[in-house]
Order: sequence, then structure tokens, then C-alpha cells
Amino acid sequence: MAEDYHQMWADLGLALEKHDQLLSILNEFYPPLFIQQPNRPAGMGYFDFVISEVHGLRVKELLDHKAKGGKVFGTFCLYVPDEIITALGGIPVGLCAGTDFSIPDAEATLPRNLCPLIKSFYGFKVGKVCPYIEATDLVIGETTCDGKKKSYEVLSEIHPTYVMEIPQKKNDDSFKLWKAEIAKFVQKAEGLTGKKLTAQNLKSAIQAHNGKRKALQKLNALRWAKPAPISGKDSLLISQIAFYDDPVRFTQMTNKLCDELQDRIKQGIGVAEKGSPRILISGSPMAIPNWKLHSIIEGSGAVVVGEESCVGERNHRDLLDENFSSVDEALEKIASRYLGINCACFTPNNERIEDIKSLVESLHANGVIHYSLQFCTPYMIEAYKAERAITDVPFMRIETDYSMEDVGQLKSRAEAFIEMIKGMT
Ligand code: BJ8
Repeated sequence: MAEDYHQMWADLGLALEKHDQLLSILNEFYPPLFIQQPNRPAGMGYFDFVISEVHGLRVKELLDHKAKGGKVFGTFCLYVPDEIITALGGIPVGLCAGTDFSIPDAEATLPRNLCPLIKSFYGFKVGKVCPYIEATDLVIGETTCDGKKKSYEVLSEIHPTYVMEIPQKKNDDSFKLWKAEIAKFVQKAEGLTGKKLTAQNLKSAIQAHNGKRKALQKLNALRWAKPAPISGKDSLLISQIAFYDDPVRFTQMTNKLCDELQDRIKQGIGVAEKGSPRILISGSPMAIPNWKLHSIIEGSGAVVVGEESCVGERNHRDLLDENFSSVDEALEKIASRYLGINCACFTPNNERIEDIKSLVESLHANGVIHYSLQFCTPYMIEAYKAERAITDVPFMRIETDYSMEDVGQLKSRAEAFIEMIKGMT
């Protein structure tokens, strides 16, 4: 990091020694996983810089924003409408939830048999190792899976938390409930920020978030090329950074990288050997710094070309309609756009299975790996439907957590899967 941020972290109340350990683990893992990848696009330099400053520069930006009277909102789910927060002058930040480092602290309170993503985020708070959650004025939770909604009750005892009620079905009644829930959230956010939502401030916020989505769409469209011009690991990293970087800067830098990737495609430059199997990953989200499965797959001779995931396609696929003339009309469009996210917490959720099928085709994928975090029941059960529907290419289910204990076993399974695909192509 360019600066020494220890005073800032101390002011946020972090457990400094433990936090230093966390950063040193990250500093040890990151270069071999990312920087030393062969034939890497030069535009990844910006994203390496963001990671080198992961708990530094961006946190400082959030605190500078707060010093001027602005508010920071923490989120854990795609269903929280970021545009409303931005329109009210707040900053939305997707919070850390992707490492087993924070899990032992969580297990002192939460059950062991719980999704690692939930234990990780709770552990970041109780273990005092996440400057982002400490910088937030409010965490916005949601009633998606049982583990999350019950954990928000526990979190609310130690951090300001507000929970949005997410419907479980997609029909007219659910839409009404969801729209009313968004209106309640607007009231809450207006109260916190002291600002009023207008068609004008919403429009510019939507444009900013759509700009980010368009850049991510462009990036992911370029992965459809043969050979893939960027690794799955780097694409995943960019999708993860999208949740907390400044949206305008992120959009500029991602678009710049896309220009470079376009040149690489013209010149036939790829990141994997010609004929490497192309894998689509589908399932539970991979919160930063969860790079486990991508590393295993790409270390086994394949390339990940897409993620049917909330840290991936589900986040950027649908833009928000910018044509409205009143706040009410805008909220209707916001409700509609967000209810189109095909999360396994909904029932039924057949649209997600259709999404996987269409991605297999458009990405020219040679195989699908269905990824469920351990104890993530919605995705674990939906894997069955996905497996039955994907008949054109090989399909493999994986359930894992954030630990390194099963890496050897997962690697053997990934290698066998990739060899099987090679034998078919
Ligand atoms: S919209 S996928 S981000 S809820 S926490 S469901 S991994 S058991 S994160 Fe999610 Fe919103 Fe849906 Fe997307 Fe499973 Fe873990 Fe629950 Fe999870």
C-alpha cells in the first residue's frame, strides 16, 4: 500500500494485529494466483492496484465521503437497489464475505453447519477485521435464504441493520409486496441521508450503475471469443471489485481493458492453450477473496468463460430502464428489474435453468460445473434440476467451503472432468 493506514484502521476500531495477519495472507496468495499468470492483459494492472489497496485507498474514500456528511450502506445481496442509495448521495458497498479467516470468530455465535459466506461476513464484524463494515452507517440485509435472514437478527445486535423483505415467488402479488418494500427502503434511506429522491437524482444514479453493467456486459461478451482473451480468474476478480470500487472509475478502467481485449481477439491472442476446455460455472456467489474453484479449474488445463452467479452474469445482465418521468414510475421499473434476478431463493426458479442453458450456448462452453457453497440449500437442491436440463455438455456438481482441506480432492475431480471433455472434443 502506498500509505500506512494503521491509524485509520485503529480509528475504525479494527483488531490491528489480526487485521495485519489477514492482509499478509492476501499479499502472499495474490501474486502467484493473479500477477504471475502468463500472457495477462496489461489492463489488469488497475485491478491489481485496487487489490493492493484493498483495505486502504477505497476505505479512505468512504471515510472522506462521511466526513462531508455522506452515508455509506453495506450490502450482501443483489436485490438491494444500489441506484436508490446513489441517488440519495450515499455509497453502496458490497461487503467482504469470502474467506475462512473470519469464520472461527463467527462460530463462537453462529452454528458450524451454516453457509461459509454468512459465517465469513459475521466473523468479519465480530473479529473486527473489516474496515468496510466499520465504515458503514447501515447494513441492508434481505429475507433471502434462512441462514442470512436469521443471521441479520444476530448482526443487528452489534451493528445498525435494516432488512428488506424479498418475496419468494414471482407473481403479481409478490411484485406489489416488493414495490412496497422498495418504497419503505426509500423512506429509510431518505431518513438516514436527509435527502429526497427525485426523478432527476434517480436518473443520474441509474445511468452510473447502468454504465457499470454495460462495461461488465462488454467484458463478459469478449470472453465468448475463441481463444478466451482473459482468464476466468481475472474476470471473476473484476466482478468482485465491481461491488466496492467507485462506479465511474471502475467503468472507465473496465472499458479500457475491453479495448485491449478487443485488440487481443483481433490478433488471436488468448490466455489458455488452443483447444482448452471452456467451462461455465453456475451457482452460489463467490464473494471476494474466494478464488478457490477458478484457480483449481484453470490450474487443471481449462479456462472459465462465464459465471452464472450473482458475482457474474446475474449482476450485470439486465439494465435498468432510464425512461421515466416520476419517482413512482422509476420505482416500478426498479422493482421490475430486480425481481428479474433469478436467485435460487425463489420458488419456482425455472428461469435460472433456462439462463444456464442459454449461457452454455452463447459462451461455447464445453462443460458446466455447478458450484454450491456448503449448507447453501437453495443452490444445492437446484443443482439437481440444472443437471437434468443440461444434456448437451458434461455437467459436474461441486459442494465446497472456503477451507483448503478439500483442494486435492477437488483438483482430482476437476482434472478427470476436464480430461473427459478433452476426449469428447
Ligand atoms: S440474489 S444468490 S446474493 S441471496 S448466503 S443463498 S450462498 S446459503 S448469497 Fe445470494 Fe442475493 Fe440470492 Fe444472489 Fe446460499 Fe449462502 Fe444463502 Fe447465499
